[in-house]
Amino acid sequence: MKKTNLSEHNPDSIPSAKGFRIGVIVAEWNNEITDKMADGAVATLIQYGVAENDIELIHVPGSFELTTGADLMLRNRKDIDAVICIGCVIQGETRHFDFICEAVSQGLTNVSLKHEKPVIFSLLTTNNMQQAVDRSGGKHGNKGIEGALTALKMVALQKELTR
Ligand code: RBF
Repeated sequence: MKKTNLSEHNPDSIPSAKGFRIGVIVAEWNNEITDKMADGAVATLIQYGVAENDIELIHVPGSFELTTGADLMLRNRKDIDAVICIGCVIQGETRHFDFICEAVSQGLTNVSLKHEKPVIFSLLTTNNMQQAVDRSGGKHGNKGIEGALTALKMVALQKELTR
């Protein structure tokens, strides 16, 4: 079975998310992309049973701040089961892209291990704006939806293993 594009998934493969509490952290940079990813993520969480009141959505200025946003969320909201971090970094002419992507991927891994909670990496790292458009509700699906599905699967796994 092809597993690369969760936007086209079998709903039966997704656990019920009733009672789950999920944080969504959205970078404002490239917000025409990140807002669509956030909308997809929130709609998907609700579709699978997360109550609207159990979703806490916050914004951070740029993708680099997703790490601090996730850390603040998990430190101050002890009942949150997982956080989905949404950002879009587009390759420019300088090496900023590499530093941001490296920092976020490492940073979110560290936050997840520190808080012992799933932290989902919904970060588009594209060569250009078209590639980002294609992955935020375009021909390659919506990576925000995929982030939400990943969060639900990981929370279900955590609950199963800690039961
Ligand atoms: N943040 C993003 O989320 N996506 C970007 O494509 C992006 N490009 C940046 C390019 C430059 C040259 C700079 C200085 C910042 C960029 N940022 C971007 C913002 C970054 O994530 C962060 O908010 C700032 O560096 C402040 O810590």
